[in-house]
Amino acid sequence: MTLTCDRLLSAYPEAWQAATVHPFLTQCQAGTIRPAQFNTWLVQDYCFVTDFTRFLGRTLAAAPDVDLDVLLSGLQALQDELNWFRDKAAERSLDLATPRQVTCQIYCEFMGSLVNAPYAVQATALWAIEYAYNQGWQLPGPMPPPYDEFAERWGNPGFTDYVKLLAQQADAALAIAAESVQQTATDAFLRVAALEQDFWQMAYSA
Ligand code: HMH
Repeated sequence: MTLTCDRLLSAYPEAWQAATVHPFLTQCQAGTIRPAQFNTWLVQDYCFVTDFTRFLGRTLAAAPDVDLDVLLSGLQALQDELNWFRDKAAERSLDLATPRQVTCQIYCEFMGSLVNAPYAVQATALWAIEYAYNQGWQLPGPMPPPYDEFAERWGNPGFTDYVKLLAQQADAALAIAAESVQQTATDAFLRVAALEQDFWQMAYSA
């Protein structure tokens, strides 16, 4: 049986639940998150996104022609996102040059480690990383200001459609991948799930 993104989600529901449901997000939704914790997440996520941009660039470099359009739209969205993060940090007087916490560093190193992985593995990791935020910010339901803007960024219908296209591209790559590559893609999915869980938790350990 060929591996697909859907099969990963049904095979590892607990890992995925832990990646996408966290007190950080429910406290944003309730409006009770402490600003210091939210700001810690914001600065670390900016650092993450700078490296995630490079990861997407490397994935694009390995992609077949038919996948370029979607990946280019993703890179363009990240250009906007990086500028948006800078605006949000300025509004909150946050220093984006803050050192990375260990979890952020480990996540960035993991993305770096995929540089020579087969495209099917990169595409699966890319989908998982984006889907984690798409679901994480959407599942709690509408958020009050100022968190509504953050929930909207990763939960909006356009982003949801983009993530679906990423799943289709990963599925197409997995369909022609050797069994050992499918296993590596599974490992990458589980690694992303664990790192996402750690990343939410990091907000509480400033
Ligand atoms: C930790 N995972 C993390 N940050 C993000 N911004 C995304 C995923 C989605 O881009």
